[in-house]
Amino acid sequence: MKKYPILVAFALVAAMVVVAGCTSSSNPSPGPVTSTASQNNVSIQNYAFNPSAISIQKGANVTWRNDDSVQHTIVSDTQAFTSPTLNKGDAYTFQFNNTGTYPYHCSIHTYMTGTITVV
Ligand SMILES: [Cu+2]
Repeated sequence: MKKYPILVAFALVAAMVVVAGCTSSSNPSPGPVTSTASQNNVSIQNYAFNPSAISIQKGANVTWRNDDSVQHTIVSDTQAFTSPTLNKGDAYTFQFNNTGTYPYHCSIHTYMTGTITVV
């Protein structure tokens, strides 16, 4: 009789571990998802980069396409890349061969910002 509560407590702890294990494995891990694609696209719409932040693998390309009716540019904050002025329908592609974080903006509308993370 004296051991019975201990066994119940042990069973409860074991059940909780199993439930916790199931819960954590069924949820996606937090943090940015890294694209495994060699070609990634960013659309420029309504004075914004969409998606504004993407994570890609080293060696992959990113193509920005201007889907707005006004002109935009894609300029790296660290001078890693600079696009020409893009009219509606124009695109600019850059290949990222070095890992790192690349913040960028539109030089015409400096409040337009985005980030490419290369892993
Ligand atoms: Cu712009």
